[in-house]
Amino acid sequence: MRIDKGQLNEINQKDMAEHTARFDFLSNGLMKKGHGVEPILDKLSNFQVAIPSWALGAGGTRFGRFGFQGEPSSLEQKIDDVGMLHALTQTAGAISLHIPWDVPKDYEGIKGLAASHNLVFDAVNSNTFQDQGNAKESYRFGSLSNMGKAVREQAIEHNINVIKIGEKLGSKSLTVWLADGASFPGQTNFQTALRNTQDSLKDIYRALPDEWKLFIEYKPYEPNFYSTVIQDWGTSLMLANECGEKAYTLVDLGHHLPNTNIEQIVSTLMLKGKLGGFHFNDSKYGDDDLTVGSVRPYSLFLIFNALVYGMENNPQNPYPAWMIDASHNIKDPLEDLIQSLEAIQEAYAKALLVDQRLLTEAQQDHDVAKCQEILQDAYRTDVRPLLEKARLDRGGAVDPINAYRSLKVRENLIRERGADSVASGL
Ligand code: LRH
Ligand code: MN
Repeated sequence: MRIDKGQLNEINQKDMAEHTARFDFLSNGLMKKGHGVEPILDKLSNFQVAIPSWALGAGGTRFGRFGFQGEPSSLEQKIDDVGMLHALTQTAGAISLHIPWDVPKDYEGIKGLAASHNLVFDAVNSNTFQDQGNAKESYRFGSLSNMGKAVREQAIEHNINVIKIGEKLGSKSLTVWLADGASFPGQTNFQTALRNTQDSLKDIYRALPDEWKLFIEYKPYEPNFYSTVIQDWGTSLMLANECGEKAYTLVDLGHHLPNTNIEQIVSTLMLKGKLGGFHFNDSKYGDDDLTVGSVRPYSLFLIFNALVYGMENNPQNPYPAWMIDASHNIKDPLEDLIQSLEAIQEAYAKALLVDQRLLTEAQQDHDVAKCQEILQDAYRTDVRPLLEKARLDRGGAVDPINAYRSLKVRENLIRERGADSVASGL
């Protein structure tokens, strides 16, 4: 389904007067505080988040999956859905594919379809955590870390194949996440597993095209429940440093043990010039893959405060890759993704309102209470009129969820695809 610009404009007209009043009130207030609104609108407009091709249908857990009608059952339909999200939000300008869940059959066709939706291909993701029907070796006991050379070679070959697929689509980065680890003490030798992983990553790194990046994603547990080879940011950073300057750490917000200070990890990685990108989501307990900002919006704000500081003070760190990595069990996947995009933009806009110069002064004066006042003044600012303006300026919706429902997108998808179409992925 493609969003009809005329219909969207009609829907926006209903919200325009109220939006304009709130926008004028906010921008006047910000101007008084010395904040230019235009630079913030520019940054918001240029902030494009990649949508995961594996999160456009219902996910599910080991306890069950509740399907959504009208799910995309082909890569073409997935690109159409991301195109629809981008038309409404103007901040979902990329799609991140997972291989082999989304292997293109017609590369030129797929590239043309993506371009028709103003979409580009962000990082491609390899998959050595599931056995493929025709595979010779099994990843039951790991892939790049496996004690078996043949298994490691099969996994390395797969990653090199994923790079080739990405090259044909214009992608410029490979994300490697390994489920490798152990579920019982004594099951593996930690040093052998880490050495094998390092050597295997170096083989993959050697196959990386010049302008490409390698993102090494860490995770403390699941599906292994005693140890994971790439368990934390330090291990990922070590492996990236050993590989070389094109290798970086990828931070998935759900991949931290409870109460981990993620904004401090982000600051450290940016100082070291090794923060490659993000998988945005939210969680209460484990890798819950919930809607971004739905559980801990203040933590997300603090992470963006660290990001904004890093983007202003760490030229050694490249512009990070922004991606969502979520799974939808009870919400309409497309509404869930719209809410995640909104929460990401909101946290970024609030962080852009932090007066970093004033904060640094207060930190130097050890005026702890003032430091908090400066942070929370920004956090307590309702920035939604800025997000609406940034969307409107690019032809998007004032209120994307309202537009999605008013345009009966889900109903249209069910009519087009039938009630039983199922999306590949998580
Ligand atoms: C692992 C992970 C990884 C993806 C997978 C779909 O938990 O976050 O990024 O490969 O989810
Ligand atoms: Mn992830």
